[in-house]
Amino acid sequence: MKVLPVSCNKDCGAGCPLFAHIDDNGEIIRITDNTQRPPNGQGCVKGYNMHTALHAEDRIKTPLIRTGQRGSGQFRAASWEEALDTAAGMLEKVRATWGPTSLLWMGGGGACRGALHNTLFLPFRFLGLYGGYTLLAGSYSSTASRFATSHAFGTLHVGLDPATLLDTNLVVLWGANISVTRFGCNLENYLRELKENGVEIVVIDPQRSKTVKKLASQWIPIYPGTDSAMMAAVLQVLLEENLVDHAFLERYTHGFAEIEAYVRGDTDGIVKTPAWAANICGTPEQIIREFALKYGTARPTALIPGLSIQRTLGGEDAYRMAFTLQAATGNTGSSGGSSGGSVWGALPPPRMPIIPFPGISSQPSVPVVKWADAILEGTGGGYPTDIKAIYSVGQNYLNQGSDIKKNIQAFEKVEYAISHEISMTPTARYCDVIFPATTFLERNDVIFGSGNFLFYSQKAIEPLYESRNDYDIFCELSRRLGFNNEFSEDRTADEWLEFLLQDSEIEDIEAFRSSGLYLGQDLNRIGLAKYINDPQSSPLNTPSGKIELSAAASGTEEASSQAPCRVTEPPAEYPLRLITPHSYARVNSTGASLDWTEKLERKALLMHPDDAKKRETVKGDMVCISSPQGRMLIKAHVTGDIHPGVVCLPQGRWARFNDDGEEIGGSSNVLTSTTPTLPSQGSRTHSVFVEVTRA
Ligand SMILES: Nc1nc2c(c(=O)[nH]1)N[C@H]1C(S)=C(S)[C@@H](COP(=O)(O)OP(=O)(O)OC[C@H]3O[C@@H](n4cnc5c(=O)[nH]c(N)nc54)[C@H](O)[C@@H]3O)O[C@H]1N2
Ligand SMILES: Nc1nc2c(c(=O)[nH]1)N[C@H]1C(S)=C(S)[C@@H](COP(=O)(O)OP(=O)(O)OC[C@H]3O[C@@H](n4cnc5c(=O)[nH]c(N)nc54)[C@H](O)[C@@H]3O)O[C@H]1N2
Ligand SMILES: [Mo]
Repeated sequence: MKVLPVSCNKDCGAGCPLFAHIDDNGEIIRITDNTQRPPNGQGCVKGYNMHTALHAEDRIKTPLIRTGQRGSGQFRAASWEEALDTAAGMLEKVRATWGPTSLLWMGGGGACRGALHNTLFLPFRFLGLYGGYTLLAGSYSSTASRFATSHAFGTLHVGLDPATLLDTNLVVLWGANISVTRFGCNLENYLRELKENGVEIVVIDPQRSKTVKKLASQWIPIYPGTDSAMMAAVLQVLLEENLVDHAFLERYTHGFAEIEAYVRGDTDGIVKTPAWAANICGTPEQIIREFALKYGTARPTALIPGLSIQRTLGGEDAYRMAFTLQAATGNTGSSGGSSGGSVWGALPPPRMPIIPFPGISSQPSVPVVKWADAILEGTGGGYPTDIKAIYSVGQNYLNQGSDIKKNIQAFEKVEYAISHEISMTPTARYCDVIFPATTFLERNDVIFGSGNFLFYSQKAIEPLYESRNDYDIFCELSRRLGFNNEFSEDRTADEWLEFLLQDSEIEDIEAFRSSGLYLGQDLNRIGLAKYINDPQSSPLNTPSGKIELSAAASGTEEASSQAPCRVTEPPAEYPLRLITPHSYARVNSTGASLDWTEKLERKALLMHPDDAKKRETVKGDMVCISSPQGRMLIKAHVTGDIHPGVVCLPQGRWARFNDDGEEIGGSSNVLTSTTPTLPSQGSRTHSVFVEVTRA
């Protein structure tokens, strides 16, 4: 029996310090928390079960070459030699015939926390040396919030170390479901500690989430995509009640007068009162007013938004309004306060270099949410390139990107599609050559957590079946394409890791390897504190040197005349608002094929009794959800845990279709569209309008 430190290299919101328990046959029998971990740090059900993916039935065990039609799932096993030669031949042909930028890079969060084994950095390095590619710019996660944050603050480092929350008087989780969609390995436990200390935690969310049930003192339901309207009404109450800290605004911000004029109705004659917001948000006026008074007097107050509120049509402005509220109450940059921006990974980790890659800004790019449109429309549709091939590493975008039917057409259109995968995802099924990749349990790496710490993840088990590291697959391909020296620099993967570690701030590397944990100096950091403490000598990197709140400065002025409250009403034919939050058991779609993940989550559409009654539907009935993009058949779960007018279906199940073209796997993106947020062109999967009928 052996115990080795490991850490999930996944886009799961955390990155946790874990132990793999290995029996005498070399099998991992259990994963538990590492006994050495940051204060309040803890793993979750996903990490504790990660080893079940190793021997999963659908694990890709050998290289595969497609034999049937794309999507048919028909492949034959091939030798490594044959698969590598075939893929190298495709890459050669693409480069020679259409030029390297006709290749679309599609690399995702599959393994995004590793310094070396990383499904973003490795393809960037490989394809940069190949001669170029078309880049998918931004992310499904946070395009709009990053846009708004960098405009307002001139930096993305606006987060906080959760230990500083111990100073807070009130936590507002605005569309943040911390007990499910994790933002770091320790945030939930700090919130639990606050609850035990009697600190109020308010959750603003269309669903009575697990976080509401476990941690909240109050749940305020809201229609999705209407947060900026409620924020405006909260500000209106603060102004009316003299609870705005004008001295703070004067000293630290620029552009508040414009938002104030909007809220007071100077611009359009409409005062943005709680009564005004009540209609838009579906939240009673009195609840908004009482919340505003509580919020305005609790200081220090930590307003922590989820990323959900920016995955909506006016997502950029929802974030801008959150910054505005925190500044107007003098909570920005203080211990127990927050910036109103995302707290997830928004402070730098300890110094640890990553495997280098050529700059990506020189590549032609397409906003990630528009990848299928770019393939289907090409230069004729105004996109920078005509895509002929896809290189897919560590994502499942056919399923995870909006509008699955469009995504399928896009995959059907390209000449070649190459994939490195662990399991036979819907995306892998549409590829021509699939290389079997290792999981993080089968290799050594340094893992970035979401905080001032690093984890060492030891190889707990030898690579199973014929799987190889992405790094080694790229080495073999670069050899065939003539740039192996540049790609590998004559180092094995482990030699790279050693090389990178030598340049890190870690002094005792041996101790790090064996304990699995390195803690940075300061675990009580507050983003923007330096600026708040001394604005004169530490101005922000914005035009005024201050926090920029105006629409023009935030780049959203052109997006809509309603800024900063860009909300849309559902059309008559699609009167229900669909939310598709992240799952407790899966990392996005990773794990969708494992039995235990399905058991932990009800495969059903959450619907309020009023909405069900109107549709003569009772719990357990099959319903058909329709949107302009597609139709899905699924069971209804009728419950008061969801706001009337809203329906909820977690994202990430794998798509399957019946003969009538209806989705039957519960994969929400058959209903979503690739219409982006503006101006940053982010994903807007929480602004989706649908109708539900009994099937
Ligand atoms: N367990 C788990 N954790 C994860 C992930 C995962 O897949 N699984 N994924 C990680 C990744 S990649 C990301 S980007 C983040 C995602 O983080 P988020 O985007 O914050 O996560 P969501 O689950 O989409 O939404 C969080 C909560 O917001 C609510 N919500 C939805 N729309 C709205 C809205 O318009 N307004 C308000 N007020 N609330 C709304 C949802 O009901 C949900 O309870 O999570 C990370 N953490
Ligand atoms: N409707 C709706 N859709 C959404 C969202 C939503 O809230 N609603 N959220 C969006 C968000 S925030 C995100 S981040 C995206 C995420 O979408 P994706 O980036 O597609 O993430 P996953 O679905 O987890 O797919 C990751 C894949 O990487 C593979 N993988 C894991 N480790 C490795 C490795 O080391 N090497 C290789 N080669 N492969 C590996 C896994 O097997 C898995 O198939 O989904 C987006 N889609
Ligand atoms: Mo994400």
